[in-house]
Amino acid sequence: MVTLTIDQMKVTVPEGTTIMEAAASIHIDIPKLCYLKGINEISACRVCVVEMEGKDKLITSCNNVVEEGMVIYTNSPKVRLNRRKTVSMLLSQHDGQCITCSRSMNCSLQKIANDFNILENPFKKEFVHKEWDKTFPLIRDANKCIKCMRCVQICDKVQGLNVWDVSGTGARTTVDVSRNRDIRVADCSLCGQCITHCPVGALRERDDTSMLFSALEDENKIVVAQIAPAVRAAWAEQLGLSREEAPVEKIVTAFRRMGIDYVFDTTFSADLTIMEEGSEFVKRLQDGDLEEYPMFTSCCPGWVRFIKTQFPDMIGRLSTAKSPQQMFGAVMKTYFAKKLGVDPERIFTLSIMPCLAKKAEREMDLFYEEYAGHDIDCVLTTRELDRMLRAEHLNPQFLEKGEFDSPFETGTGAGVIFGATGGVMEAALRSAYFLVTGENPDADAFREIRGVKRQGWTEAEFDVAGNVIRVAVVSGLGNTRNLMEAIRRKEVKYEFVEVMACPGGCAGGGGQPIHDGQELAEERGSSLYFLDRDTEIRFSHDNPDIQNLYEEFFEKPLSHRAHQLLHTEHQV
Ligand code: HC1
Ligand code: SF4
Repeated sequence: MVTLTIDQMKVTVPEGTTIMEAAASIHIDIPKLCYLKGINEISACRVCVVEMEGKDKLITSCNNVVEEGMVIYTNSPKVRLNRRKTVSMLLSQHDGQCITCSRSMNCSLQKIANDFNILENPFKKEFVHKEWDKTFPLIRDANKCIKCMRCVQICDKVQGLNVWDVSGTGARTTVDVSRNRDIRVADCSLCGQCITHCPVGALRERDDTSMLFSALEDENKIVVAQIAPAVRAAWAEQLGLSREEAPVEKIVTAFRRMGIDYVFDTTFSADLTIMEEGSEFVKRLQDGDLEEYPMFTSCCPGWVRFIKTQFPDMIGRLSTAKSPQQMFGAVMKTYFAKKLGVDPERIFTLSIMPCLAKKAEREMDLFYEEYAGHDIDCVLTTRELDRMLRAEHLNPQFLEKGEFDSPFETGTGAGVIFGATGGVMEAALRSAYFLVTGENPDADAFREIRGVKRQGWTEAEFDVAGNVIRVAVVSGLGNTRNLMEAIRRKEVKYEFVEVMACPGGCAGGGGQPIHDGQELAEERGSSLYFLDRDTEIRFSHDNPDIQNLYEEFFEKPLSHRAHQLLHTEHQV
């Protein structure tokens, strides 16, 4: 252990602790902008400087470790002056358009400048407008970038895609797409992790709320919304409500007040996905198709984008089942349109997702009888949902719980856990077991694969009626690359693999609320498992609405019509 003095207080911490961590242990919160534990500890911003007795120069607290007898001042006159200067310099590189910024009130630079009482910016410079393709779901605004390097590091070290890099020199130094590429050809998976780790508003999603408002204005349109599993665990984080105070049914009421005609829960189409994907898995297993390589889940579009660019020869190993988002749209524009007796063209499908890649996934085509178009018309992230609720002055605190619409008001616990890493696999195994044995297993029989694994992947073996099924669950694309390479080298062998692009699965999705540098995927995932435990029906195949849908429309999993509407052949 090492004992030192920080701001006249003695503190004892383990060897190797940084000064910043030692200060935090006695509730001294040293300001910082670029620091991300384990990912970005390069002291690029120099906001975290402190004074050390006996040393002339200030030192950065994020990457200097404690020494016995050290005496540190975190807010001496020298520190105060230096920090203010640093922040003022950073402000000079930033356009300061807080009024129109998506991160206003959630921006670390804005907060620090305000905390330091910086009321004027003497270094203001003229900004040159840098073009960016605003039709792409991910948008970079170079005039807000403070060169903290977080996006570069998260994309390189965690997601293994190297999309960003430093470009230019001197005063023109900025961060841009690496190797001078256009973002559309840079293999970006649209995981959105660079957005959720950006301390300012230099990265954001494309705002699609106007598409919804146009549909709401159009009297001919019937607006049908779905809310993804992981949204319920996070939507109210920045609206000042605890998870207990924010059941998903409050969003239902908000949507009704906005004029949305029907509101459904994506958990029902997650159940439908399990019926199709679980049946496909059992069929592939029985056909001997999984002897060399496993079947991969395909519901995460960030992962599907990744496999297409990084491991194109493995595309055939993806499940052909569409994601719950897409299956929802396909059901709405066919079965539901028929039930309402309306032309499918009149149905406008809206998704609320914790994800940016869903905005690109929605471009998937649907052709069915007279209809040619998309399954899904508009995808909004959890953050866009929050902004929309604020714009509509719908205060979630005072919203009553509403009820999801018929005929899909039932979702199961299996559908809810889709939003957490391991959840899709667990839900699939619950139903695969039933398909093979004709009996339900204990709903928690596959709990071994739960939980966030930051490094590597989780593996398990289950015995299903004498068949040993080896499974793996991975989240984060850097981890995924390692797993794919191990599979290729035949170092590991699985029959079924779940992949989620974002660390922790959709709960940690790139469209979720941002809490500077804090990872909440695990906490949000646990609350989804808590909801699962409390749900009356915990098996997708026991969902009466799904049973009814097969009876009335699809006949059975993998039927001709199911293939037409609920499956897709993935292509590069
Ligand atoms: Fe997900 Fe999915 S779980 S991909 O993480 O399969 O986005 O929540 O909606 O489609 O159900 C996201 C979440 C989501 C789909 C489902
Ligand atoms: Fe990299 Fe993901 Fe950001 Fe794309 S969205 S640049 S893959 S971190």
